[in-house]
Amino acid sequence: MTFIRRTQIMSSERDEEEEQKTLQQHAQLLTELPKALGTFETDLYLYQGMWLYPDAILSIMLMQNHFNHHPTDIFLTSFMKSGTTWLRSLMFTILNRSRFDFSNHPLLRKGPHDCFPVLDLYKPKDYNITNTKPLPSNSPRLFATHFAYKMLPSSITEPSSGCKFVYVCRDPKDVLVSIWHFNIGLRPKELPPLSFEQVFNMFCEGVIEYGPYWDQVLGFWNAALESPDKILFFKYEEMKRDPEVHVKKLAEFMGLPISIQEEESGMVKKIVEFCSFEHLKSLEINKTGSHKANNGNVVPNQSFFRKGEVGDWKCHLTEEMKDRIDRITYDKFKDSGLTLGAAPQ
Ligand code: PAP
Repeated sequence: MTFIRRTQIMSSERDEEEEQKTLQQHAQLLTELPKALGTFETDLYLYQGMWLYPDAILSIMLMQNHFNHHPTDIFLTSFMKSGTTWLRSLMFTILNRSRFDFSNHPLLRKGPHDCFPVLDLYKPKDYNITNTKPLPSNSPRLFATHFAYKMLPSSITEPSSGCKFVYVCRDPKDVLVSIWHFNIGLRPKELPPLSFEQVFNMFCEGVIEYGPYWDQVLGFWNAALESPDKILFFKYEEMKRDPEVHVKKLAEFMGLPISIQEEESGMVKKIVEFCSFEHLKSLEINKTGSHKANNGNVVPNQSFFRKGEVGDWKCHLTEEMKDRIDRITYDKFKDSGLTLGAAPQ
């Protein structure tokens, strides 16, 4: 056996020992953390200021302890139901635009959630995350996560890491409505049903998966103000208004700017149309296919494409509900310079 091979085996044994330690700490932690009801499962726990399921807590602990970053890694970050599917498609398409023709594109055969990994159900052996071999700088790894900025390992958030973050946020009223349809649609039948009012209260109180919403958004907003070169902050509503401008900004930020020739050949328009809600929703793979999460849960791709509109909350929220969310948003964001949704009356 060569020296290198022996060293690899020893370090993989050490990794496994370390992982075992994290597993034990996780089991102990669950006996101590504050607990509440979730929309998918019964037990949500408050960990480092965020309400998470046990699987997600284990993932962030493993990530904090074992993630090996590459300086070219790009992380798509968001609160749930804020536009991840759209951004996933755009980032993947921008990155691979010279490799694939639109008529024979991987996104015609796999759903956006299968085109790059989510870290929230991360296990070190998945995605070759412990791989430390240098990677080509024009071929960054893409990852997605809903974890709070402050939870992510400092090795990736510190300025010298080279890693970048794309964050997308959305009017919390539309986020809530989207959560209601998605989470309740997938809620296991053996659990008691939840009403819209219950989910509304959970959201407002912040006791919901990845909540409180406002803390997660502010964490990225403040970090983006501090490090605009490292964090690109998008709003779903502004993307809807002018997708082409956002595609150009995104490509530039990813280190793969749109060239003049590409601009002239209509590349930006092609990317926008290919990743549009209407196009992606119409694809067979997104009508009949499904995404298998790392925890074994199977999610139909079509559940990621509902209406894709701005302001659908008007069909679901009473005037009083709207005012309550707008008031919380105003109070939480008033000193930050961030505006989302309308100012309260
Ligand atoms: P996730 O957190 O489960 O990944 P995410 O993709 O962030 O979900 O959000 C889903 C929302 O984005 C849905 O909104 P709705 O419920 O209000 O309709 C979904 O329809 C919308 N969406 C998905 N793909 C696109 C797209 N290409 N363009 C615009 N909106 C989209």
